[in-house]
Amino acid sequence: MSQLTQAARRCTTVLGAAALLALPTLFAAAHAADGYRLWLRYVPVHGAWLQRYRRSARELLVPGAARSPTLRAASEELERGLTGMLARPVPTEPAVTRNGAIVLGTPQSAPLLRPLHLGLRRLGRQGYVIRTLELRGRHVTVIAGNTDVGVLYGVFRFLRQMQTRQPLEPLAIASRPKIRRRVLDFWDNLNGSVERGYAGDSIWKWRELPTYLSPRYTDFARACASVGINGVVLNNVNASPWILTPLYLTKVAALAKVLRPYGIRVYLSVPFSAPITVGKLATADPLDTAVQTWWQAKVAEIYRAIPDFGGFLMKADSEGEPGPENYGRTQAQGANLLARALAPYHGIVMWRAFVYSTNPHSEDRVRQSYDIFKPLDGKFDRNVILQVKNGPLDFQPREPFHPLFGAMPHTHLMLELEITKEYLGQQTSLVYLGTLFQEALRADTWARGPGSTVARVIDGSLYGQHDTAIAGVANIGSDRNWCGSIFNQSNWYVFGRLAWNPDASARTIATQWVRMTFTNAVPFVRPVVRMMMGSREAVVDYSDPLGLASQMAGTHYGPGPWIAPSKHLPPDWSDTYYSRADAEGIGFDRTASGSDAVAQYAPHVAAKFASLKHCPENLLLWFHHVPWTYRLASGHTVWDSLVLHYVRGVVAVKRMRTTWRKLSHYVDPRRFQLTSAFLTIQVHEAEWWRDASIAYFQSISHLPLPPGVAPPPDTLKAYEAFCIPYLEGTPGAGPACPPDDAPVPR
Ligand code: BDP
Repeated sequence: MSQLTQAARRCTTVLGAAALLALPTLFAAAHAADGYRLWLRYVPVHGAWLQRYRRSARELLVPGAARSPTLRAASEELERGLTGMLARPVPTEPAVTRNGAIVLGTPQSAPLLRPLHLGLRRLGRQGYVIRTLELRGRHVTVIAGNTDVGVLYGVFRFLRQMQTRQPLEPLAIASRPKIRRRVLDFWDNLNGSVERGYAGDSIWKWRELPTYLSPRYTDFARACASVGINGVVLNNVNASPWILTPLYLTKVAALAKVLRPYGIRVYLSVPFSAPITVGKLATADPLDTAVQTWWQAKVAEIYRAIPDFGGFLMKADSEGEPGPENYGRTQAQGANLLARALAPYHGIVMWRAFVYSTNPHSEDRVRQSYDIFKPLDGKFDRNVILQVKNGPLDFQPREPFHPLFGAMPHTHLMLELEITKEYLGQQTSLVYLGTLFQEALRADTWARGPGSTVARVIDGSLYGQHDTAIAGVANIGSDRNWCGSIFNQSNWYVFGRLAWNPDASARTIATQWVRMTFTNAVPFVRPVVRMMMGSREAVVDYSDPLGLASQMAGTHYGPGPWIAPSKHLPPDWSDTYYSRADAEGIGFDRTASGSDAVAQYAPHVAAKFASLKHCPENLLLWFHHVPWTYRLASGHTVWDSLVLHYVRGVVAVKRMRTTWRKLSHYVDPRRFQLTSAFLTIQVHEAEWWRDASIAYFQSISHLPLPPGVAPPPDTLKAYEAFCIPYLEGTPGAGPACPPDDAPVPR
């Protein structure tokens, strides 16, 4: 039982019925809101909504005996939610045909559901239906699915209905996920650190496992199930071979057991060289029979411990990781090696398309993945899913969609998003990623004419793909509030919701998250949602406007547009490589006169991106090198517009801070102050980005600032010298700069 239920139970038994009226206050005090409860706070319902649904709310009953661990989790959650929201113990009874009962189950677990026409057939193994209806002459609410996990999802959906103050009757809700595998990728190392993690250490306590199972694992699983996340890759893509040793596999099995009742399967990142490092073989060549046998035996060992193991995630031939290229083999030969070992158990390989070489003479970095994988279309086994980042570079604040989407009709493709805000201000900035994810999903590849969106590629509807998946790099750590900040929680939430339904609206999801996380008070909800919806564009404005990308410092936090290639830094790990700013202009020419990366898109899209006139302004410098004085549709020159975007980004963040400050009376002090302080950090960060970027680009353009724009307060030299030595989540042990460059506090 989680900490939350235990606390709720203690409260209700100790106090008894007489003191129930006092419960709301006690609940608030017992859970001084520190963000732990995420969007599953279940605070007491008051006011008009309760008046309206008083009858149904008062009579809610939870079925007592649940046979499977999943159904038990479902009924406990319902009890927990109702007890919290109604501020009184909710009766649990096995006989659920009384008026006002909630009947929970599958046709197998609850035979009384069998005669009802619930339309379950259309809902697959994970869908659910929620209906208010007459059952044996009683007025009941049915939450049903074809499987127990469908029922669990239905319970969370029903609770959301109450949490967001939606009608409780009549209800006729039916839903099924459009994507089968909805996976969180943890970039967690076995030593407890998290690559690009900004919320403390890893939540997986490897040393304590398998003996101690923290209740946090269960609360994590509940939160995932509440948004339909059903897969977890436990360890970093830059994988340690130790994960495949018996010592760690026992620990993985223990975690799998905790997550299983919540419908979550475990997957592992594995290194391609494991047959050498773990198996003591001389090679990891995919065509070597000893290597094949080794993987088969290892996979058999894993399935003995974890019968529902999901499969492997592989980062190969990328950023120093070993891969099939080391043996002159293709990515498909590498992927199929693992796929064949996993196939007998229905396991899959998520093979990353993030493959590139940092050779200084290699082609335009953003072309590489397409050029490597496109010729391999149709060569991957059926249980391989190619995992493609949303853009062709690397999780930048804005990128065009990856050209592999729509270009591999004979290959299973999945989308990889980054929930942790590696390039968007890390833990402190308030950036709601729903709009970024939505932009990626709605991008139209034109692969089969208009409407061939990325969402339709990955949900299987465009090419009839039989297995479908989506992954998000998790932003979860050991911080009490899970994600480093309260608003970062919304990104975990929206990832799950869009994974369930990639066509859902980022705005609607934000609204529901705000209502559940904070309050349903409209004067709070409205401005906060507005703030969230504009927040991603604000960070684009102050860091990478007009299609610029990769202008950050080496820590991926703060500006570094002056960083140039050197003996120690390959060109495509520098910033000047991407901005290509010179005396004439700025931007990367990816048209036919440049790297011709545009040609990787379908003709309609390629023509649009290649045309200076038709290229969307927010991707202009991604595709074109334009003179500083080139005039945009707005009438501004590129130079003026660049500067005005930086300025606008700062203004937007200041506005966010003002908005938030006015709302203090709607939020408990801890969450309010944390967010408020982080917004102040973000204002400084935005100013830093604006000033350093203007100082750098002005040293190249030599143009005056547009009227009314103040010059940066420091010299370019000072911005270049400013360095933050240590940053959580940045791999590599040493400081990012020597102490003689000690930054001067601003
Ligand atoms: C980059 C991150 C790096 C990851 C890499 C990846 O900086 O830490 O290992 O992506 O996706 O953005 O493999």
